[in-house]
Amino acid sequence: MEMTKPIYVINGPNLNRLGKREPEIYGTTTLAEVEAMCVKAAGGRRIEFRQSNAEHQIVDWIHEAIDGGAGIVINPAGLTFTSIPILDALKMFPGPVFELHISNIHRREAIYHNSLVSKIATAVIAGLGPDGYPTAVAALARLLEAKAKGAGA
Ligand code: DHK
Repeated sequence: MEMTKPIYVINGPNLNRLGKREPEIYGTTTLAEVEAMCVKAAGGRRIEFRQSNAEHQIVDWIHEAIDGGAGIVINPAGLTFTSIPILDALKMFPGPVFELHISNIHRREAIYHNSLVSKIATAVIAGLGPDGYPTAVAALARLLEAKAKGAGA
């Protein structure tokens, strides 16, 4: 049962404009191309790939993942530093949560330094550019595989 649950890849505000948005920081790869990279990296495990500019929608998708997802890769974008509702929702998620940022937030302006999500994240990936997404998905898929094997042993 657990092996069939998908990995949720959740994207926050402004990431719908990836490819055009500040390419010197976020690159020229579009979000659709990132989705294709994630599907490939998941190695046969299903992906639920989502993006919203609305905090409540992201909370609703985390709730959906609580019941039907094996793991979460989340780039909350600007909500990373402000959203207690997203933090509270992630606290309820029983599986691994990988926090992802395209840019190295720790090398940017101070407003990007204090991530609320990092307080509960299993792992944090920042600064790999769009390639951070398939890297996170592949690592999460391996972790789930190992857990399943461990549980099966
Ligand atoms: C994306 C954003 O929109 C910013 O608000 C973050 C993050 C950085 C990123 O690097 O993916 O702080």
